[in-house]
Amino acid sequence: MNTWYILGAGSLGTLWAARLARAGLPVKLLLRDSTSLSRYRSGGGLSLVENSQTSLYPIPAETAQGSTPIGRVLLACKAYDAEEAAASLAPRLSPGAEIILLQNGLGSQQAVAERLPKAHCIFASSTEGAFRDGPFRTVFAGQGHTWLGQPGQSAEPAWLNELSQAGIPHQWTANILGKLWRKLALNCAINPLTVLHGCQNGGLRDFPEEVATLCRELSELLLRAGQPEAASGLHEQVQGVIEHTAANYSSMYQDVQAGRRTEISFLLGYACHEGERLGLSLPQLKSLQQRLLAALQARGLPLT
Ligand code: NAD
Ligand code: KPL
Repeated sequence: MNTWYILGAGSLGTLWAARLARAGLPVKLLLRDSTSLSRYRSGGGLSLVENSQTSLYPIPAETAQGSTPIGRVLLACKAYDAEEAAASLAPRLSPGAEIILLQNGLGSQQAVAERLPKAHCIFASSTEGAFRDGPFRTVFAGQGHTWLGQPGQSAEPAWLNELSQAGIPHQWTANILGKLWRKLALNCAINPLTVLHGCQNGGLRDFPEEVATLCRELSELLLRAGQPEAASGLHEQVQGVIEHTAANYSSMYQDVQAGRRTEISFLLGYACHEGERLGLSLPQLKSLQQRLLAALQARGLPLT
């Protein structure tokens, strides 16, 4: 049985690690450096808080610089760290290793796949929600679902049953790019506006024209990018998400408030770049990108 190596002991990485480990599956964390490793070891493991109950999981850990071959790894870092993290693992990957890429947005998956042409890169798109409230301590904040797939491959791999064993809600799809594009479009229609207007998702009810125009441009982009499924009913879904998550702050809003780097290059940046590549005029999206970049710059946050 392949060990599940987890690179990125952050919110989603630890959420996966804890559930796999308690199902009796072999799991190992890959930490950034020896300082992080000794801090982890001194805490005795990672903690997961579910329904206000905290459990400690003493999952073994090492740094990425170890020497044991890796046959399967969950890459659970942010999109802007993915390519470098994948490259650091390259010397340890067995031929045909499986790399599950949990990054939001698009662009980082393709960069990793180009870096590691001999590996099987499986893309994932998740609606589960988790956040860290202490070192190696994660709160499972929102039930969700994870879509997995390799573009164009409909046959699902045998190891998916390990996710069922671990109680991780998931489904294999041949159209993983469509799922990723749809989530990207939702995030582009909602998240930047919540930053610019300084509001919860529900605050966007006050800007219906702006949301509608963005959804029109995003749908045009999705159609031209060959993603009709992702384009269909986008505006209605965006309106639905604004209603159902009215009291929530978007992930980008939270990142900006906390002074953290955003994944802008893999969301709005990717959308604008693809629009240009396809020769589309997307004035509202472009203007949104410029306004968001200016807002990040004003706060001294990275622009990529
Ligand atoms: P996070 O910041 O909580 O965790 C990322 C971890 O990766 C950090 O601990 C970081 O130190 C580590 N890391 C980065 N580079 C590394 C390296 N080279 N070696 C070892 N460790 C490294 O991020 P997250 O919230 O878990 O998000 C991961 C991805 O999942 C993002 O693309 C995010 O958009 C997406 N996502 C997150 C959620 C959520 O609720 N947290 C939901 C859906 C999608
Ligand atoms: O995924 C989201 C986020 O905040 O990142 C939603 C709730 C869909 C808003 O775009």
